[in-house]
Amino acid sequence: SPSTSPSPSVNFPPGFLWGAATAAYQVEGGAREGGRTPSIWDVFARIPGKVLGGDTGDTATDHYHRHHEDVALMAELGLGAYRFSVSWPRVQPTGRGPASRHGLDFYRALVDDLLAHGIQPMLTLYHWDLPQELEAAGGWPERETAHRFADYAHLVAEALGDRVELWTTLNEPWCSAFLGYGSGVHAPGRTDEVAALRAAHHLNLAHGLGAAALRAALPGRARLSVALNPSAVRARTASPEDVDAARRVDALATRIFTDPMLHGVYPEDLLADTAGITDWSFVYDGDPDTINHPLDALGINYYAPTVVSGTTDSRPSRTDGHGGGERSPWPGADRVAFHQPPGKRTAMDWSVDPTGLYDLLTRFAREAPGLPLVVTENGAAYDDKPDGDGVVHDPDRIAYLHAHLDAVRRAIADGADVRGYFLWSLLDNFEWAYGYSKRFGAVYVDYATQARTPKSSARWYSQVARSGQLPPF
Ligand code: GBH
Repeated sequence: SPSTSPSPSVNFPPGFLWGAATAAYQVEGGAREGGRTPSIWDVFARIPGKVLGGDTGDTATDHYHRHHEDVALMAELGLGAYRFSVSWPRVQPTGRGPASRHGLDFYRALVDDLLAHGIQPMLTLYHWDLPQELEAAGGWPERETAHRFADYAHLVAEALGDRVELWTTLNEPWCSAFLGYGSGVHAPGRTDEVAALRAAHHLNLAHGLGAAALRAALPGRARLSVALNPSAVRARTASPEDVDAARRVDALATRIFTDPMLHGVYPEDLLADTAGITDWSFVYDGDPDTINHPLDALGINYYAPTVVSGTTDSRPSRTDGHGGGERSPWPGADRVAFHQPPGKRTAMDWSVDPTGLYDLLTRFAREAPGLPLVVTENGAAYDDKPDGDGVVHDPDRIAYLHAHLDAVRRAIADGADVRGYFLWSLLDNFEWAYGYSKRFGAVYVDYATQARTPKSSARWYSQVARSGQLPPF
């Protein structure tokens, strides 16, 4: 972070993975090609009012056709790893049964290209694009969907297990459950708190069953992880009401996933807080053990901290950063108010505060000793524009990345075993409910021509990745 005297360059550990991340629906396009069927996002994006500007991922950044060029760009930037997701409806169009050869060929070509350039692929099986056919059958609130996910995991492992070592089951199941089925600001847009809690459990179960399927299908060198978005939640004051509000949000955002995944139990306080909503009878005996599959790494996605207070108002003010849904994504936390901390904000209006990342990394280092950590996403949106010479200067993003990498460095110095960092995102892309209006890329995309222009942050990050050193700020 900025200081009065320049700090010396600091080294990251040898072998630290320097990468960038994307997700299938946000970058691929090719929505109707090669036998791909609609996912819940194809359907949701067509409902008027759900996505800003009526944008869809039909074309996105056309990565489906430009992946070769994009891999060359990653190589030019000196990236050591690329985190991408597989589109489930591209490789298993009905969400059940046989694989699509065309779909798998696309990912085989992508992975082979990465390997040929010395870039390590990190494959996420599910980054929010459920085949619509499975949503029609009930989606994540139905237990059956977890079994379908395990079959899909098996099918992808069989096809790509010979060339991919780093596997991630789910990306941010909190968003799938609570934004998809609770607040309805993400696909499929349902607003039902019981459905949201059921979805959270079935995503946990999908993770456990999927991890077991991967383990069974993959050679010994495969490394399994999940990418969560744990909340760096703080009580606004030390009052008991505010501290209790923070505890509730921590249970609903983080421990609902990490307790079963890391320890094989659901948190007692979560069950108590939500007792008026559900009796959790959808959790069968043995499920927590299934979810508790041993992992090789925990992925942490971090953007901004959350500040909460207790309130007696049952319809509290809230900042959700997702286009302002009517319903809360926090079932059982009606009397929690969300606050914007003072200080710098990004174009998402999220505050810039790297201490949240430090806190999460050191927390999980303590909570799960021996489990390596990876920052699977971190980055910021800013209002980037090319100048008269076509150059995109994004000093705010460089400052954000520098401050957050410094937090990673401090966490490592304090004992956290952090193995890698993935910048979100390689490219500007489809930012979910915000469509193309928010730019998270290190590389600028001109959507009219699909031309890619590395921003100054990409050049800066390239230096960091090549040297393994964070320069003075
Ligand atoms: C990630 O989501 C996604 O993995 C990625 O696809 C996406 O493009 C990227 O980040 C940027 O958005 O205010 O109460 O709703 C991050 C989603 C945003 C979820 C902030 C939690 C705060 C909780 N996160 N949100 S609330």
